[in-house]
Amino acid sequence: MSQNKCVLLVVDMQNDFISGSLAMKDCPAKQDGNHTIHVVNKLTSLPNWDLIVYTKDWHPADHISFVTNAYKFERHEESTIDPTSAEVYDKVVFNVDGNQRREQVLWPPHCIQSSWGSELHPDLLVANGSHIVTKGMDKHVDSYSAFFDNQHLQETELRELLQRNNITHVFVCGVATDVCVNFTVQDSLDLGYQTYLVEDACAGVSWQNIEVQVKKLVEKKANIIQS
Ligand code: VGL
Ligand code: ZN
Repeated sequence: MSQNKCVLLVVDMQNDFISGSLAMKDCPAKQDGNHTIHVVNKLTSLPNWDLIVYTKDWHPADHISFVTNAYKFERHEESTIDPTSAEVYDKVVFNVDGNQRREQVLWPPHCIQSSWGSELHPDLLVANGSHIVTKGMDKHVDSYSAFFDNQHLQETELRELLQRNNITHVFVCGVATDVCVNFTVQDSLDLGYQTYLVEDACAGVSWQNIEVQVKKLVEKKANIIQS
């Protein structure tokens, strides 16, 4: 008989998403990572995990996703938005590395490697024996999922880590529900894992988009559970 083995993925519980440049201040709990910290701590304290992994968005200062860098990259002819006047949340199309098309949503600068904003929130408990997986290091491509970059050009060490630990069930919590948590859950499903979104242990950017994305995850057979 095969044995169930469970990993808890704690996605991007970093200062910038909770109290820094991408914090959703004065928003309902669904959008405010401050409400999420103690729920995640309660989860990581449970005895049922075979593995706990914390992910970190880990960008170089010249990363393509920063609105402040948009003017430095070449505009693709299909882009309806001019990168030199682009604003936060705009979706631009860049032409990078010769002739590669990159759709990119622009964000405020965040999670710059080794900065305060990139540190895990100080109130977050970091479980003994847990692992940290970083993503988003290539300046030319964003990486929302903890498994693959947005172009599926490269993968992190996460899948290998899960394989090495014979993981069968993946539980995901953290931020942002509608961005990095969402992409991570999708890739986990595509890789064939039984996948659970711990909804009350997540916070997202836009409550409308959270609803849309969670519905899509349900259609893809993700299990939506509460802590
Ligand atoms: C994220 C926007 C940009 C996330 C990362 O962690 O959800 N969102 N980079
Ligand atoms: Zn990012």
